[in-house]
Amino acid sequence: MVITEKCCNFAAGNVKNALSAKGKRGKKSVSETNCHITMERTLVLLKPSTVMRGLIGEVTSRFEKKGLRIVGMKMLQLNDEILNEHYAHLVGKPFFPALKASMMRTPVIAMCLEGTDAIEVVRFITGYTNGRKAEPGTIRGDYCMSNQQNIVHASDSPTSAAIEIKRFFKAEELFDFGDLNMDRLYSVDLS
Ligand code: IDP
Ligand code: MG
Repeated sequence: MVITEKCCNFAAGNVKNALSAKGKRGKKSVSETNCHITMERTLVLLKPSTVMRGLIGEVTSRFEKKGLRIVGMKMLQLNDEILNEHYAHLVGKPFFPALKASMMRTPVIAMCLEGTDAIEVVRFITGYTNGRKAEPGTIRGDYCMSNQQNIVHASDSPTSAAIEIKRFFKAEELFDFGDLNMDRLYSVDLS
């Protein structure tokens, strides 16, 4: 299979041209299968529990090894304002003040990850919210024992991903860098 610039449609997260092969190696890619590889972007936060426990590298590596591409990454200190917005669906829950305090305890790492079905894939490998109930093999299942200190945040839908990526990254902080390794990661799912 050959991934061509024409083959690449980009979904939520507003990815534009990450797979564009335009003249990169002086040859035009040709699709034998008229394939469509749809790429998505999603937002991940490595929470203070991850930072404090020295798990930044280990958790990041899970995403990288899976084949997700990091197209934006930074460390930042969260505050009341951004957390009220980010966790607006939880305002009023008894644990909300404690959740906010835990999210401000140290800086977090924000990451924008890209891949086919990235939103669903990242949620799947992140695992169930409560670490005690998360499946072994998932990040939360392997690294945590609670609801609150559950290692990562991951966008839960295309709508959330689009909003959350904008919340944490300016356009110029996100990068497109071609079709590197794409044909070793993806194939066309013909049905
Ligand atoms: P999610 O992170 O799996 O999408 P949400 O329901 O969106 O789960 O909750 C956001 C975050 O709020 C969770 O990741 C977790 O840290 C925290 N949280 C959710 N439920 C509880 C709870 O019952 N007690 C304490 N913290 C909770
Ligand atoms: Mg959520």
